[in-house]
Amino acid sequence: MADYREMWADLGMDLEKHDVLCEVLPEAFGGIYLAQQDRPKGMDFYDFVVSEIHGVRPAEMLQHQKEGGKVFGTFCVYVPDEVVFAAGGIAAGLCGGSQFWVSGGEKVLPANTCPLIKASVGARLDKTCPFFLIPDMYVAENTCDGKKKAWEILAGEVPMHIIDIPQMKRERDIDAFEAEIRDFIAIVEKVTGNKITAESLGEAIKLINNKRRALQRVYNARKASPVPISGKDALLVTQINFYDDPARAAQMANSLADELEQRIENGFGVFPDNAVRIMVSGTPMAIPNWKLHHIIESLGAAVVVEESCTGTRYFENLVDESASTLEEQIRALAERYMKTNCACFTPNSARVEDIIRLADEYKVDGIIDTNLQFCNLYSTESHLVKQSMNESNLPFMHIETDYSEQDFEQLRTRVEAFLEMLRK
Ligand code: BJ8
Repeated sequence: MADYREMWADLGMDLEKHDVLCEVLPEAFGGIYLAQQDRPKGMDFYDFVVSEIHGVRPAEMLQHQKEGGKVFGTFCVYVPDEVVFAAGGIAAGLCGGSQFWVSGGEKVLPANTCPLIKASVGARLDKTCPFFLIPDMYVAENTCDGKKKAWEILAGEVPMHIIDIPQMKRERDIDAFEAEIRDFIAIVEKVTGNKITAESLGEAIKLINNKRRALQRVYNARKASPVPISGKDALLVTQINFYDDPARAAQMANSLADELEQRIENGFGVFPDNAVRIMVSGTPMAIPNWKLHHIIESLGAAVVVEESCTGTRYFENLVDESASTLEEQIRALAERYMKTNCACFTPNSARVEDIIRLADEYKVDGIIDTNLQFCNLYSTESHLVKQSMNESNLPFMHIETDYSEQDFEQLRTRVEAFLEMLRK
């Protein structure tokens, strides 16, 4: 990795603590990722991004700030990135996926808080992640109670804007979300000093849609048998898309998709064509949370799709590009974002329908529904998901886990038993 110590020191990072993270990550990445066989050439870019994870992109963001631009750190897929890019800003997803940050979060949060929240708060308070130190503003939401209260703590550190996410999907809820987008536009214009026009918003809608289209191509390739890319690699692509420059993200995902489509034509896969095909559904897996995928794939099964915010929920729906006035574009944004199916909504039956549809599209043999420990929303919803999967004769298992390695062997045993059952 190039030397970024000066940049990190200028950001006020705790360099000693950060060194510990820099030491463990390459080893973990090597064992989990680089040890895989027959990886697509297109993964080289993502490997490079991981090798420079706290260097290259943060340096670009700082350069953007030096040139007068603003950076917005976001925490949920309901935040419309289009608004930020339309005002000449950068939006970067910030959710923490490492156990390394959890203890920092536990200093101020109850221990029975979900690890994603604890890691996100810890990454900022411990000053060990440049992405959390760079933003001029955080943009978060009130999807779950843990997040809502954690943002009040982080608001003491960074200017914070909260988007009020409706929790039902009636027409008036979409209207309410439209009003939230208007408020967000006003905030972003104020912070950046730039006016958002129909032209700039139209361009930003295309920019983010193109990233979504590129991810759709990568995921479509995973429908093939044999599958041309591992679930671990596909997950990494999505994770990096959360904070990479969107035009580059689309370009890289498109060139990866070209390669995957060629592999399909040649009948080339990274797992045998009789490998068990698994869907992982549930809570998001922020970088570097690769635990479950690693367990499943090291047992010989292929993860072929993720029904999660680090999977299909992130890119499946596009914003209508035919909208030409600001009014129409804001409505189109509201309609697109309100199609996302998070367990914070009630009812959330469209998520169950999605899982059944995806199981068919990706020809999955079984579903592993995963829940970050202490996420009541997704764990409660798993009951109804399980019921529907039973009715649809889709083999299903639910697991609850965190970011630690403590339950690794136990999870492995449970997943192994599930896969054995599927192989019979
Ligand atoms: S749209 S899934 S990104 S809220 S796992 S923090 S819900 S206690 S992450 Fe999420 Fe937006 Fe929904 Fe997606 Fe709370 Fe549950 Fe933790 Fe969660």
